[in-house]
Amino acid sequence: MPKTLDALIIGAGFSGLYQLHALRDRLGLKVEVLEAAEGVGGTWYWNRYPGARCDSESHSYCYAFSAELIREWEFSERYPEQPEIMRYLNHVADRFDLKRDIRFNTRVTGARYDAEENLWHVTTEAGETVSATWLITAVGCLSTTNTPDMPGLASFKGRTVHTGEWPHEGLEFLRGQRVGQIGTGSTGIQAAPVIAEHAAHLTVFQRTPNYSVPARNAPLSEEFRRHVRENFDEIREVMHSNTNGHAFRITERSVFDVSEAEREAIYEAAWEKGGLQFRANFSDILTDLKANQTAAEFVKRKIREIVKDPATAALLSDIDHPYAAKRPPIDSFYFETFNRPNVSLVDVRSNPIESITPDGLRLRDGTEHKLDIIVFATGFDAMTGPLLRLNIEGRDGIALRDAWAAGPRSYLGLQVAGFPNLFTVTGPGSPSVLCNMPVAIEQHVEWITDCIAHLRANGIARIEPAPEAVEDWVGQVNAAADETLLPQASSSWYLGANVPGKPRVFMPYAGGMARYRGICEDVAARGYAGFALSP
Ligand code: NA7
Repeated sequence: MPKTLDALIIGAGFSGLYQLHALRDRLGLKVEVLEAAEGVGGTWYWNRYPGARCDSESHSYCYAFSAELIREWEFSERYPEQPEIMRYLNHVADRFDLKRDIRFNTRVTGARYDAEENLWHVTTEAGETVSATWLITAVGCLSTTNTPDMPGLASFKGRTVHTGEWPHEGLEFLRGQRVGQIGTGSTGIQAAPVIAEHAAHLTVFQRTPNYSVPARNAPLSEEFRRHVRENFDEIREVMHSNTNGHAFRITERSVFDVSEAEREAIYEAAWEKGGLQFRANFSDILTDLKANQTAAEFVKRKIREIVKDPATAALLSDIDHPYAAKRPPIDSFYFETFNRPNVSLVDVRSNPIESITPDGLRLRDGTEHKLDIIVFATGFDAMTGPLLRLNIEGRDGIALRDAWAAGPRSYLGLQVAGFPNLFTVTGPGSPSVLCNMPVAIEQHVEWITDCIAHLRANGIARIEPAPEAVEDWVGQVNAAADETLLPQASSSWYLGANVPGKPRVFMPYAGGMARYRGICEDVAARGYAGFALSP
């Protein structure tokens, strides 16, 4: 007899942990989490690559729902490193006694909605079935790795590793090796400086050059920690009321409200301060191309100042998308790394990788690079990948993969028409990836929890978005993107452009977290407007 639960959650990262706590401990539901890994952490469990660190500042990269949790946990650095985030999430899981309801080493391979029983039947790799009324995916947005299908890959005699599936053995295997790194997104930019410290030689294969601003990571002073402890309510208020969920506000002034000299001084100070705040000094950086160019030119100039070899500097700064139109990385000595004698940069935009060979890789012009290890920092099948690989089947046997063949369509990023009682935390159409993630996650989890409480209290067995509401939301997601420069980065994962064959649809809601929160609250206040509710 398959097990039947009130709610089943897939994934035990930031989202799944809080969703379990909220449904089990606040609503008293019978809930279980299925998790493929052998521990909690989700994306952070897998992403153990060299230099893996969060780009959100640690005092904002945490749950804000529990005053006790805030009081008892302190991160040690401005940006938390992967092992410290893992310690934090394990602390949360232990503190709220979550692990007893998480089944580890359990990969979901299918989920099917049965209309007659009004149940989701979820199957696992081991062939087990678990059934539940409410199915909540908490599978993250950047958890399905994308390894390009390069000819000859299987023939490589050395070792290949994707940053998002980094082995648990650490970094020692890089020692003294000739390492090739493919990819210069946020991950590659974090990884290269640390790989270079271990490898005999690091060759970075760059297709699209990228802007990056120094993170200026450092240990947190006792004074700053006290400030956070004593002022967390105000910090949370900032995080909840701005567009990006970070603990800083975007200054309400145009790039052109100040003189050129003032602007230069502002950029210079922001560069020295470091971090994602770099784009927060003006309100029009992401909406006005001319304004954006001032920031872009500033960063390009910095790259050329830092990198000593003029040809390498030219390649690194030959960036043609607007600043921050691709997810803007922050780094710890990325550009400086190219001044090391054991690091070289190879442009694979003009001269693409043609094949992997037994001894390394070959470019189109015939140049061979001999390598012992290839690191794929090639990103993820973002947002839709983690959901599609669950093989979800909704009402009338419709597969999510077919429903989204032309790109994802959701209502609020939280539900999909034809898939009753399925909630997608941080799904496509939500603002999560453009936001400090835990802020978006808390909002989604709390909204879903309140929704399920409302349904139960009112004897409603089924919730599903109306097709018109989905149509309208897709329109709002497109309109919000079009108000920004974000769609102009043609190779961005926001557009699915990094995965060959993936539909080019701008996936996240770019209207800002605060606006989104208001919309979700309004929908709930109007009795879940746009959703079909049935008893
Ligand atoms: P990204 O940002 O998608 O970056 C992937 C990088 O890999 C990017 O530079 C790609 O170049 C490059 N890439 C992908 N496929 C290839 C092939 N076939 N040949 C050469 N280069 C390739 O992933 P990240 O892991 O860095 O970051 C993902 C998010 O994680 C990040 O934005 C944060 O939100 C956290 P391209 O730009 O496609 O030309």
